[in-house]
Amino acid sequence: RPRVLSGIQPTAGSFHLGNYLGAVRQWVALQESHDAFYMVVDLHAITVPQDPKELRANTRLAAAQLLAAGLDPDRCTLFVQSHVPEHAQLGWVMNCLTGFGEASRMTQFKDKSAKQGTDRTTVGLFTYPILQVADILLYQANAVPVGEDQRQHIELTRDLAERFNTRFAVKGARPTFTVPEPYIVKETAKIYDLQDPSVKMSKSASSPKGLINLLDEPKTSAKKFRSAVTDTDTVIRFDAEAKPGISNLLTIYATLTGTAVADLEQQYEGKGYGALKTDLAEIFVEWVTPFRERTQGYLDDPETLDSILAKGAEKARTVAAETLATVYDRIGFVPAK
Ligand code: AQP
Repeated sequence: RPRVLSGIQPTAGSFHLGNYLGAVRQWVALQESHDAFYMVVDLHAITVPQDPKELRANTRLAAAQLLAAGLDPDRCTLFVQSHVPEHAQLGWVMNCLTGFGEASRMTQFKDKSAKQGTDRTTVGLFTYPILQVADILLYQANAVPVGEDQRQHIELTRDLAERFNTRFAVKGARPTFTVPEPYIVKETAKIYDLQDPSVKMSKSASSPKGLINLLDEPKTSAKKFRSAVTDTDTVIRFDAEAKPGISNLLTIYATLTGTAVADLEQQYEGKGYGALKTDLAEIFVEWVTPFRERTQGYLDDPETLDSILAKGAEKARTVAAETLATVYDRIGFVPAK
């Protein structure tokens, strides 16, 4: 089976709807057809300051949400990044293979550091895409299911994999790394802020009213759907350019219900925006209510949760250690006795 790997940060506590529709939903589907590795990326979380207690709680909360979303520990490998030390080890090797200029071109870093100011920006935030490269390459992943905002980082991963493979090629031997492809589902690759449909929904950049957190009171989220910003036209039609607000709502509606956007356009012909928003609010509440309950169920049983993560880490380490051993050997490190 082809292999996939992806990760999610435990920083915000609750996942938002963009995380779910852009990434996690694909993870759930891919565990049926792929050898799937999914992780909570706590090493990435500390690129910005974290309160230790909150980080620990949010890491378990992230794992609980992934299970509640449908990840099945019998069908995929679910683990916490810091439980597998090979990530940091390969991360260092990859740092030494990346050009400073190359790393400086990462647009996500430019955006985030501009917002934080240079004094508050850590070197960790600068090199985080390189750690991400290591995350992916350790597992020889063929594909990486992510949202559109991660495309540039997958490109970097491909470049570095090829660079290492060429520089440390061994005649007759398999290349060290599989060169991965991004797996980005076009329709849901970028879910937009409900108050400003020109920018992506994001935990740090969205206004509270534009951000749908899955663990918020469903009533609060329903209200946000009902007051979503649209346009002055009245026709319910998908047109990302001219009608970004309505198009975003149609995407969310279509994905949550498994309906084609064209069918929704027909269904809502002659109806007002209000009807669409009210219905979507209800659909979301119906979907999110059991999700919240399942999440709470996993949190109420921390022993089971921790043992799922321990088993996942053990499986992950077997694969990661093998890749790292090959890397260390090809670089020229003396094997430890
Ligand atoms: N709005 C979005 N639409 C589609 N996919 C999205 N993702 C994030 N936002 C959207 C995808 O979610 C996965 C996990 O992302 P992460 O853990 O890296 O979270 P993030 O990207 O840090 O989330 P935010 O909200 O975007 O954080 P900030 O505000 O800090 O930048 C990834 O696959 C991501 O593509």
